[in-house]
Amino acid sequence: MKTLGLVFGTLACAAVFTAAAENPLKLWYNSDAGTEFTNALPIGNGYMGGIVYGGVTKDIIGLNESTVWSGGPGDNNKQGAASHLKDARDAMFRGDYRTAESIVSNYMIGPGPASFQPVGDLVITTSHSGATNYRRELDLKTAIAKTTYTAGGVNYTREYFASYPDHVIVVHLTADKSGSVSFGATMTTPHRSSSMSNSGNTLVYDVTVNSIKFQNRLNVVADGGTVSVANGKINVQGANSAMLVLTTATNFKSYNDVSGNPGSIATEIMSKVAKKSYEDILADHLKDYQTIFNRVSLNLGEPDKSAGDITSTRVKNFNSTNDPSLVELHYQFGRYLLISSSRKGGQPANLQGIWNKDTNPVWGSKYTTNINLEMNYWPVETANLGECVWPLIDKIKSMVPQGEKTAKVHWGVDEGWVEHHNTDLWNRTAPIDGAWGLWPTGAGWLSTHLWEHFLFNPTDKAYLQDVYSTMKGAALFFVNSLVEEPETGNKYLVTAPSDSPENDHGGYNVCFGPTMDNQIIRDVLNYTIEASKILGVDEEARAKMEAVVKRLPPTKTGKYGQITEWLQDWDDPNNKNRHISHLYGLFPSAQITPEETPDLIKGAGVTLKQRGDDATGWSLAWKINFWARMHDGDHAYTMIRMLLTPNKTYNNLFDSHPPFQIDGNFGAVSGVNEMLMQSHNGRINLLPALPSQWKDGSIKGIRARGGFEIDSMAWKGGKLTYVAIKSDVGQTLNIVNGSNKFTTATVPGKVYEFDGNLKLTNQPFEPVTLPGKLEAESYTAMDGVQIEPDEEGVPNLGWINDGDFSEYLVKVPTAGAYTLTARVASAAEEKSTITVSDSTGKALATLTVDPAKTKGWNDWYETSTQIALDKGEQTLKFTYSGTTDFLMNVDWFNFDSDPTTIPTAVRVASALSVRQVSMARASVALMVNTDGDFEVRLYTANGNMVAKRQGSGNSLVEFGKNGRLLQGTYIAVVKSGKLQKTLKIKAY
Ligand code: FUC
Repeated sequence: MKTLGLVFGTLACAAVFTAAAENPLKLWYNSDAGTEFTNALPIGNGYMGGIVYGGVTKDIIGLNESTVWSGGPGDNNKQGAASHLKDARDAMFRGDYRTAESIVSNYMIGPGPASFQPVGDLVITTSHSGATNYRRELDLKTAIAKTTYTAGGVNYTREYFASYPDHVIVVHLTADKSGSVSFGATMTTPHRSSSMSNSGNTLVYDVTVNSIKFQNRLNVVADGGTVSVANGKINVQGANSAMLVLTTATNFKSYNDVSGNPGSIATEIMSKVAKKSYEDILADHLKDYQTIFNRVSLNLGEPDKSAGDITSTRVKNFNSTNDPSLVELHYQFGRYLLISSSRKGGQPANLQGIWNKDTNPVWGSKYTTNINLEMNYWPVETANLGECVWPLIDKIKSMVPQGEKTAKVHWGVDEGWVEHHNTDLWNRTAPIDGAWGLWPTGAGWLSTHLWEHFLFNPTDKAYLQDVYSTMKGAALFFVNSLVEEPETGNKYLVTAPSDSPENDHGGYNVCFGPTMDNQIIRDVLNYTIEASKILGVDEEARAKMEAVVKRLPPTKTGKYGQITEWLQDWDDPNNKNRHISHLYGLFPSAQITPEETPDLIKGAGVTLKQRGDDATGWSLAWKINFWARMHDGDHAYTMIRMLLTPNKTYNNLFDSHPPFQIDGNFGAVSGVNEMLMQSHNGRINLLPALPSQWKDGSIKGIRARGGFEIDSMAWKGGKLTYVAIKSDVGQTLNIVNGSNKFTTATVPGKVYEFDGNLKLTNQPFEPVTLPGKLEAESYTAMDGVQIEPDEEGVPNLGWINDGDFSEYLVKVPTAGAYTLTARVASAAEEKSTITVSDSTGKALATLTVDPAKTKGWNDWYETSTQIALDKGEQTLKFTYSGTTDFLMNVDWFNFDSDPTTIPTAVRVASALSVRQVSMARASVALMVNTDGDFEVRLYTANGNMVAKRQGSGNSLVEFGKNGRLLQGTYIAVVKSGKLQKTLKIKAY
């Protein structure tokens, strides 16, 4: 059954968001970044990263490309490792951890992986000394960084952005006096093997780093003035404006293939973009970026005056004033960073996203998988950044062959794949660094992200089919490598050897069956079991997985009431390690929840208190999520406070471990979402951890598992006041807020609106007051019928078979007899009928469609009958009956109390014309020219009405001004009296 939903919720609550709309999402400063990377402003398109320092006489844009890494194809397996497994296990099982640790360190650890490398710098020089009025900013609404200043009486502007559609970084230089744009531009690289040449106005820079060869092409287009390119430098003199366009391409094709030709790829990118004007490049960039970014808005309230306005000052003042909008800026900056560093075709965001200046970066600026890479992607689904997840999904899938080799060499396992606590561009999967690197659960944790994406898109079986074998490979590794432990008497199946990420017990890392492993493996197996059932495959493997899952050690509490980190109760209550791995079950997993496992929640509380609040940037971000899952909003907010301080958040809002590491930025976005909405274990919990500081606020556009979008939600005085939830794919909606609950089946595309007590407040349609007219296609529920346009493009109901029905909500102010008329057409040769019944099923009237009066599907006539209606709001059901295959088409139903009454309110139109006008502030804007009253209805391409508006005379009608409409094609039907226009339009 399909029901037409009226999405007025989106429009009605628009007022809630005006504060956020006026609050500019800008990072800004009144001085340049100097030489400090963490003062500079990041831009990126998923392939390329840039970091803008904004100097007046020497501006540097630090450059990265996601596949410029050291090293080259190959693995880092330690041959013979598996032959030491038995000795290491035996030693541990008899309690000799010293021997076990030495076996692991000596024989089972491979060499370290490669590191992410800088490309070099784009350097722009001018002679503008003594500049005044300096300002540097990054506008998150446009993803454009900007430097402005005054020199010699001229106001100069440089705008920088990275375009995903064009695969380039653009710098646009302008001035408010013609002929004043003069500058030089060049590129540098820290790598030894490089050569610069030029081709026309393009600088070509070829560089080699180990196996990676890359080429930068920097082109200049100037308006007026003179351009010369020589000796590795572009010179522009006296132009009105100029645009620098830069791309970087590499020879990287995949983890084991570097046969690409950077020169031809870069040339192709540049020749495509050369056909476009600056305005076109900018417009395509904005369209691409804003489609993703604009989905979510957050409003937590206005800052105090004392909060300051320069971004770095706000960070300094955050702990001593009230500046909730800095949380909002930090949150949206996190979303911005993921859009800039993770797009289909590029590599996943690494430890520094896609921004690294060092040839020897901290921790290789690579992928640490015992927390950091996963944390980078915690917000990707909830923060409605669906496009950004693909680099991670593609990476996980591509790791399987390397992981299978490592499973064999290190674990003697023939079926399944493993990855330990680090990987790189080359998908190296062996344990590295030391005994703490022998942690076999990286692939397992990563594979849960494959399942998570499905939970947010639960009808996408093609996707599940595509990732299933990767999930299964991760699961089978455990089926084939777990061993029976001799410790508890329960013969649990455990990882051995392993470690609880980067923590030790009595000085040793090695252990068997640490709690985190058991929790991750439980998820990996259960998710794969579930996936195999959904896809109807692999009964045999499923049975094996089901047998193993039953034998995993349960999470338990120890002598202090804490969750035990190891299988043994070894926890030291004074251990402050930043990793709280054994609470994986609390977050990101949902094995520990206040609802299902109150005792374990108590244990998690003890553990969190023992570990304490203070930690590195990413650990604080994890703790926001933990406390949110504990339903303790105030403690979660304390973690936000501790994160938003100068020693944990740099001037450019990059997260500080220290040093810079981006995971804390992403973890915090997820944390804020978890404070405002959680969606695990089959329910959507609204405001589960609202801190007392955020009394009034609203959020729009975050996503929940089950394929739901929090279309908008508002609260006041700490209490939910309004929520509208859009169902993307029609799953059951189960929402909770405090002690209020509501469950309903849903229809795809429909928005469900609730008041603060979770009472459903919207009807699919506003009731039509009778006497009045029902458009047949404006039903509230139906079965079998379809909306289709007639010859003039007017939507009506067709494809009607015996037993189909459509329902309408009406309001009857005066009980009594009405004349019911239907406008129908039919090509059927047999008579058919329409029976009108009330909600109890009682038949009230029957209309007859007479084949003698209509001879075709567009040959309309009106058929009437009398109907008696009770007073009040009610649903009328129109059931279609007949004997032929298709019975009739229906345009409208009209209820008249007195056929002589002429509606007086309507100014009858003698002319009507409509056209679409482009309007930046609305998704769709129509200019209606008429001398009468009119109504505009906006339908999606599949016939769902999304909005309607009434007006009169010549008027501008806008849709999607506050809640943007989804991009795509819509049909607008404008009616004025008997005149009607139908327009196919695009929403932006
Ligand atoms: C793990 C963490 C460190 C750091 C590094 C990149 O080793 O323990 O704190 O985040 O990854």
